[in-house]
Amino acid sequence: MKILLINPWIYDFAAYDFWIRPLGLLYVAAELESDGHTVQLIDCLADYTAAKKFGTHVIRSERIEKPAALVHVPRYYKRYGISIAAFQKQVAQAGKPDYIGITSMMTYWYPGIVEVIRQCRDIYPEVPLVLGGVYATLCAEHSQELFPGVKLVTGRGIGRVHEFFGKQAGKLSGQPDRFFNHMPAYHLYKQPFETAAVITSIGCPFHCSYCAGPLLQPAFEQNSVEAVLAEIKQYVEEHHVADLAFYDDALFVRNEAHVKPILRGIIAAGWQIRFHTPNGLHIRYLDEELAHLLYQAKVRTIRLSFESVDPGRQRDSSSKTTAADLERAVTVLMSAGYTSRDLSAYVLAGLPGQPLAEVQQSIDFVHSLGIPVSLAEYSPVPGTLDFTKALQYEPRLAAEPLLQNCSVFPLSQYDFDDYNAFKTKNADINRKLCAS
Ligand code: B12
Repeated sequence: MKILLINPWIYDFAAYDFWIRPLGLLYVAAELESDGHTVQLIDCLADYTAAKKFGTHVIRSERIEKPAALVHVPRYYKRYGISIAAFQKQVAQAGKPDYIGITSMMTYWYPGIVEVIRQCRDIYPEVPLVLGGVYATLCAEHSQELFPGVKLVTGRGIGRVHEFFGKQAGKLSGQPDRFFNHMPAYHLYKQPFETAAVITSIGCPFHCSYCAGPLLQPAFEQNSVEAVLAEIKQYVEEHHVADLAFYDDALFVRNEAHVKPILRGIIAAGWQIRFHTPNGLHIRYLDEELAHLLYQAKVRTIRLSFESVDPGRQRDSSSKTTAADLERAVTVLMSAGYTSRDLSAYVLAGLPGQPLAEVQQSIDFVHSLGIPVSLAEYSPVPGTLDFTKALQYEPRLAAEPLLQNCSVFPLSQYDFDDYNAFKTKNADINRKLCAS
């Protein structure tokens, strides 16, 4: 069959290119190609207005009307990505497919899917639509109500994709339900690209009260070291990628057997490529040798998962880390050659019932170690423990995923101006630390 896969626009108050790629969709594409289907890709986010650090960009955006549920947020609401006209042109150029598959990420970005479906139905009214991804899985009821007639494939796509499209094609591939069968189909990008996202493992052994990771990938599975290195080799030699981001939930788990040999392989290959970890790293597993391997392998952006200095919060975060762990991690990273410009620690803000003073304590502790903070604003995620608590502050959360936005929910607890002043003050300290 001919299948057109689409990564929708982002609809939000802000959108940052953290080497952003629809990795899930690219894995689905590879599986479908291995079944013999002809696959094409439209990535609505692949349009930039300016270049930034390490191959990232400012994503093109247009101001659009704010949905009713968000009128209380005093910020401009935007559609991020290609223009509607460019989208229509790409869909027409792709030619009429047998199926259109659409991916989804943040729950509160669903208006992007609404627009993709509106456009596709205009151009190819009779072509069946399939929706998968994070939003489709975490908000299945909401998406089924909003998109009647659209086939929903929830959860892990690998396996299900064969089953669904196999049935449609009248043949089942019988491929193993292993995740890492094929490399993500980056070759579907028609334009050259300089960044990519990669995962070396799927799932996470921890069960933090605010994270849906275990719901989305119940099993923890690591790709083989050889396969990861072969994948990176392909990005370097075939696509000339200069910056690669790890999108793993848990890159450091089983570090002796996994991340360490991967880094040794990267160092031995001598590739001219930088690596980044936009998803927080589990610092408990960070020892001196790993710090040195990260530095030698040119892992240039290190984000550490700290979340909070408060013991109760640490317990909610599966007790995955302590203040002592962070102090030790910063010491070994600095002795490996890193500076405050390469390092930052995630601190969560806006958890249900979380006083700003507690967040400030965590930020002060991180700053006292000489590194900046990456503020992770809390997004209530359906199916998680904290979601139930969050409903007390915003009862409309389940019915309206727009309110699950990490820029919006904290406003159900904090005064807008106080919160802004708090963020500005700490951003200033971050800048001073990075300038030093
Ligand atoms: C990588 C990642 C990021 C990346 C960017 C991801 C991106 N492309 O946009 C970065 C680091 C930028 C990021 C940022 C944030 N993230 Co994040 N992130 C993830 C993470 C760890 C992995 C997503 C991923 O790539 N998975 C790997 C791919 C292979 O899986 P997949 O996409 O699910 O695809 C599979 C299936 O869904 C399916 N499938 C997918 N598409 C399709 C299409 C079809 C047609 C079919 C049939 C199947 C199918 O098949 C695929 C293969 O099995 C998830 C957690 C998780 N484990 O999912 C959190 C997660 C999505 N993020 C989350 C959060 C909270 C955030 C932040 C708000 C954190 C913060 N406070 O700063 C920010 C938000 C940024 C913003 N602007 O709003 C939440 C979701 C929040 C929400 N309400 O939706 C998650 C679920 C983690 C959690 N805490 O629960 N994140």
